[in-house]
Amino acid sequence: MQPAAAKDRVQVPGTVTEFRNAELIAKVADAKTISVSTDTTRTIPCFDLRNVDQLPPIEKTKLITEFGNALRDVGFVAVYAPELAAKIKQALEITEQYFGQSEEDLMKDWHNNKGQSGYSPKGLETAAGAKKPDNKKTFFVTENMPSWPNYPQNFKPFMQDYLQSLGKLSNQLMRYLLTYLGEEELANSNVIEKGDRRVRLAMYPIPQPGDAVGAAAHFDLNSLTVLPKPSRPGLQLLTKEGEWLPVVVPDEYVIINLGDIMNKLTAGYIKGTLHQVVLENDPNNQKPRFATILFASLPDDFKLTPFQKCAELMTKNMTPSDAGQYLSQFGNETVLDNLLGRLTEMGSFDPSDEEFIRLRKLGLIKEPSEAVQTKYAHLLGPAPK
Ligand SMILES: O=C(O)CCC(=O)C(=O)O
Ligand SMILES: [Fe+2]
Repeated sequence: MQPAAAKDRVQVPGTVTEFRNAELIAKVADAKTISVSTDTTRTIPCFDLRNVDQLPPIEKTKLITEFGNALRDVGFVAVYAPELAAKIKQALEITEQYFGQSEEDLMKDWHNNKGQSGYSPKGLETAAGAKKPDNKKTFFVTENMPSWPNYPQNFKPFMQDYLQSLGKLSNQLMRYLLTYLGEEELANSNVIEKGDRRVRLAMYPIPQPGDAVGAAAHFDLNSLTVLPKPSRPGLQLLTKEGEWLPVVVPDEYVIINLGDIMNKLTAGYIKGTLHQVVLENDPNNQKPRFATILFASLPDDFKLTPFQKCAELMTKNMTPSDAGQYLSQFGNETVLDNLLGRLTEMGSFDPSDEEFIRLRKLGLIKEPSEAVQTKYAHLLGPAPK
């Protein structure tokens, strides 16, 4: 069956509303219409948060507020983390060695869509609304790996330590973010530690002509993402003015951005930022691009009910009935449901038919990729007459 024919048969759900701007995603997926900023002086906000907890209360609040506002307004911020620089460099070296193996050897580590830990070959992941799969190979290092690659030899001990180190930073930043969002009690509970942290190693091959997009425009699926400096540039964020802005990671800094879960938890107060990876063909650098990224999530069973202060802020100019209706679209699912819904949309998770129906009822499968539409066509409704 041709994907286009399958698409025609699918009943597209009527309510792609709320903050994930489906129109914008479609526009971006159609690509080319959005220009890339040529303003090389433009950079993302940079923070040194190493001493936040030692600051007097007023200064602490001020810094945390600036950090939170920057995440809300710009979407991506840089955080000074010189203590991680050597590890980040080594992580890139190990990542390059790992992906230097033959496809046959890499496939020994394939997770086979039974979870995320391990290797994902090219073509398995399609961003919501995108026309074709991302041009990348990835490997997820998780806290409970069922098995580890044999090569390179130091992969396991190094990556366990790397996950811990990046995880420690993400826990701290999450604490500041929750404080900013008025959730001090949650920030100081053990909920953050109980959440999930995983590192994704990625290899983006040298692009062929006309095929520069390594990762199509997307919002991250998790709550907080830490992006250490990659082996070469390519990351771009979509500004509020509607332009792609190349993200340059200053030396000794890491980049932070927020994902889908925060959209829901803040009732759209922090919308998240669309971003993509585009590889310039640089005649002086004919190597693939390598990146090592930490994704942090709140615990799987955490309910995505908007935080009180955010809900109040977002509905303060609404009538009680409008406010009720606006808020009713949030909070019916858990972190895990949300993740499974998005992974299913992207073709990275194969739920049973029963699970597919459950996730769809929760409104979590809104923008299935064409491959997913084809696979689950029998559940997506009959062809329109
Ligand atoms: O490779 C990068 O720089 C970013 C990749 C990304 O956005 C992702 O994996 O979610
Ligand atoms: Fe991303």
